[in-house]
Amino acid sequence: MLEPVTPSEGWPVLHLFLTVDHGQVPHLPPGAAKDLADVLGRWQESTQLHVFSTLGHKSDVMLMAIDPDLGKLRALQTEVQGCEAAAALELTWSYLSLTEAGEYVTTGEQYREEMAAKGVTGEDLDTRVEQFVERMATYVDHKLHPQMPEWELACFYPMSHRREGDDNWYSLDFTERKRLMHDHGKSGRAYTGRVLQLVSGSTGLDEWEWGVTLFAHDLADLKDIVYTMRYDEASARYAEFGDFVIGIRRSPTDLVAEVGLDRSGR
Ligand code: 76R
Repeated sequence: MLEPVTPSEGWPVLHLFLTVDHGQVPHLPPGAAKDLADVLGRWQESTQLHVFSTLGHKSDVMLMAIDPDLGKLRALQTEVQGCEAAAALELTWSYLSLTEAGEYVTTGEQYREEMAAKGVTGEDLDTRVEQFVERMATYVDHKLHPQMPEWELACFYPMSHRREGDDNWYSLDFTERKRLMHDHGKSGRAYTGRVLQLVSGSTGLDEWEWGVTLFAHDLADLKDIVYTMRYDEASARYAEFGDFVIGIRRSPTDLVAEVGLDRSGR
C-alpha cells in the first residue's frame, strides 16, 4: 500500500478525457467493454467519480474524479488505461486541479465592520457575526470538500485571468479584485438551482489557472450562464478561456454502449 498523498488544504480533482478508436474495437477481447464499466463502477464505490459521455471531436468520455488522495486519482488513471478496453481508448486530454476556498471570503471581522457601519450594535451585532461565521464555515467546507450531486449534464472548461496591458488582473489591488468577484458572485447566484459550479484552482498544476466544471439539468442553462457571465467585468475584461466540453451523465454500463465500445447489444 502506498502512503496517501493528501494536500494540506483542498481535494485534488482529475478530469480525464478519453477517445474511442473505433478501428480497434473489433479486436478487443470479449468482455473488454464490461471490464471498463466494472472498473468505473468499482471506483464509484470508493471515490467520487462522475462519468459522462461527451460530444464532438475532443473526446468521447469525460471522467471527473475528486479524492483527498492524489495517489488514488493516479491509481484510477492506471486502471482505466490498463483495462481490457485500453487498446481502443486514448487519453486525449486531462486536467488536474485542487479545490480551494477562494481568496475573497469575507472574514468575521470584516463582516462586523460592515454591519457596524450600517448601525448594527451590541448583542444584535454579536449574534449576526456569529451566524455569519457559521454560515461561512459551512460554505468554505463545501468549497474545499465538494460532494457534487448527480445532475444530468456537465460543462468543463479551463480559464485564466488575463495579464495584458491595462487588463492585468494580477496588478489590481485586493479591494478591486474583491469587488469584481462580489459582482461576479451576484450574477452567478441568479442560477442557483439550475447551475452548480466547481471552480478548482490549477495555477502551477496544469496549463490554465482554474478548471471550471458546471453541472446542470438543462443544456440551455449552461449556454445561458456562460453567455451572461461574459458580461461581468471579471470575465469581460479579465478572463481567458480554453476548450469547452459538454458531457451527458451516464452509468458505466450505458457509457460503454453509447460510445461504441460494447457491440454485444447490436
Ligand atoms: O460574492 C460571492 O459569494 C462570490 C463567490 C464566488 C467566487 C469567489 C463565485 C460565485 N465565484 C468565485 C470565484 Mn465563480 N465562476 C467562474 C465561472 O464563464 C465564466 O465567465 C467564468 C467561469 C463561472 C461560470 C462561475 C460561476 N469564479 C471564481 C473564480 C476564482 C477567481 C479568483 O480567485 O481570482 C473563478 C475563476 C470563477 C469562475 N461563480 C459564483 C459562478 C456562480 C454560478 C457563482 C454563484 C454561486 C455560488 O456562489 O456558488
